Amino acid sequence: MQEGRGLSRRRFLGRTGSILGAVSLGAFDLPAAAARPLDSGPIEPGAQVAALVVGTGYGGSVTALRLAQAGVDVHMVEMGMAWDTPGPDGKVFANTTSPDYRSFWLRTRTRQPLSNFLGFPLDRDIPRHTGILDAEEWSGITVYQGRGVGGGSLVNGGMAVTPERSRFPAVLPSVDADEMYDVYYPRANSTLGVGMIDPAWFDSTEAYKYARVGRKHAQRSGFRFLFVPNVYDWDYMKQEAAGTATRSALAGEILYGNNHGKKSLPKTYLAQARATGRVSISPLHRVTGVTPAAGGYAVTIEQLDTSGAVTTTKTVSARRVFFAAGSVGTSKLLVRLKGTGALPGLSDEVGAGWGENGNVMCGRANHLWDPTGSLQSSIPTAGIDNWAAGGAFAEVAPLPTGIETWASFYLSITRNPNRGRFTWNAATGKVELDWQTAWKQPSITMAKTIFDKINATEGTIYRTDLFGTYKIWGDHLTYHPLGGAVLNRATDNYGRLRGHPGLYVMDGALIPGNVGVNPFVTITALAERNIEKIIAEDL
Ligand code: FAE
Repeated sequence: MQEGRGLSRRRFLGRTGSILGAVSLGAFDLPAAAARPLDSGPIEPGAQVAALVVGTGYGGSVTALRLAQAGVDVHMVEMGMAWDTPGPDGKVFANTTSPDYRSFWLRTRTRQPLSNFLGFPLDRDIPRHTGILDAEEWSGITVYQGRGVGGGSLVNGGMAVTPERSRFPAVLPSVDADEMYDVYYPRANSTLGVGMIDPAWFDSTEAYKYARVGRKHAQRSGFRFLFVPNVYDWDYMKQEAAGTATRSALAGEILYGNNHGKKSLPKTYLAQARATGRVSISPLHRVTGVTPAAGGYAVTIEQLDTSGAVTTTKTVSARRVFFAAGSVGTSKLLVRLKGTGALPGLSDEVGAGWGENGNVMCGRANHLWDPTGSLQSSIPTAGIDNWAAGGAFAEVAPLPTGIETWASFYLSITRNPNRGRFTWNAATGKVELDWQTAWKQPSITMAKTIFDKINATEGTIYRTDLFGTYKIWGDHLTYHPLGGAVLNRATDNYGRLRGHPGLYVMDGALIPGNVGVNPFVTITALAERNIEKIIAEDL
């Protein structure tokens, strides 16, 4: 019956010729007969599962695939939506320039990373809905995260960066770097479908004029300019440019999802996981409790409707629980479960070592003879490296407004040493994070080692209209939350939570606050390393 439902939906999509239909016929989809449909039905109250995975982002998807391949039945619980059904406009995902009910997680007004443009505020009212991008407000910082089956892979820029080998020991000193670079980074990159832009096409296409301007300015100031790999399908993007395929990256789609071209997790790890027939997923289900019970753990799960209201609360039992709710999601859960006594044995390290990967944004105003192009691919593909000398790696980011702006825009990753900590406040019954906006000052200082020099060389200035009025630095946010259940501190050296056998952390919470580059390849590779050990020793 489940199979029948999957097939009839597939046929329906084929007939409508919808974008989802196109996706389901793509290179990454798997035969319908083998795949367990995402809509195979939510988890039943009282269910008993061998392995329950909390969250469907990078850590969760690696965990589910490898456990299933080892013969373990897996249930994945995801608080966001499945994102497999087109909206009234025939598209699954909303465009960056026209946010709607699909765009934000339970907000009535957008909270766009760039709040202003040319003196005008950009945010607007939207209907409250379980949308795809969560702008989660903490003291001193807004943390952007993807919500839905695929986690951050649904909303991110797809920049797939393996850190330089020589820098790795400073990030994860207890991990054997040779193993990571010989086995797990290659495995992660190949399963994610990472590829590099064709340099000749980069040099000729209108869509990357902004990045070529970024390269010219970087090189004229003596900085190293690098191409950065990505999971976007570069052949598809060339077809977009040639007018033979529906535009996605070249239509500015990114922050609220890409309707085509991006190899997000549902097309890679999760498609393979579903094809094993051993993985099922409950979207719009949020894990709120985990406590020891006979034979493993009792897990409390709230089922949500698309207004965010809880429609049912279920308790299931799981032999093993894998926390992969993202750095913030996993930290919040663990800190609360320790604070309320549900998991009393957890280490005091739970909640500690949280960082924002030193993220800071800025824009520069170019001269009129240096246009950056009205057509800009939303997929970033290049960066400026000043890590060794100045502690900053700056991604040359798009500003896909559809008009010429003469602006260069950058997201810098910096070596910010500051770390926050999540704590449980018993009086308010809430988890708190002790971050302060002023803790971004080191990031600004490091980013200035690049952009003060470029401005001096080019005779240009910073833009002051992107993050408010007369505000140069986007220091209020992060796209890259990391830490909160750090490897070899809150867990052992493979993600096993100390104090409670059978509980594991598998996501960005393991990485201590900063990885020096965009993080998802490292999160994926570390999960590959850890799950291999866990399967070999614990199962
Ligand atoms: P993540 O992918 O966040 O997955 C966690 C999942 O758990 C989510 O789907 C949650 O909805 C779900 N969840 C949370 N709490 C619960 C709960 N209680 N119950 C059930 N489900 C729950 O975690 N990184 C790069 O490397 N390159 C980029 O170009 C890049 N661009 C980015 C752009 C944006 C706008 C954003 C927001 C992020 C970007 N990132 C980028 C960061 C990257 O997406 C992020 O590091 C990873 O997604 C984190 O992976 P995790 O597996 O830790």
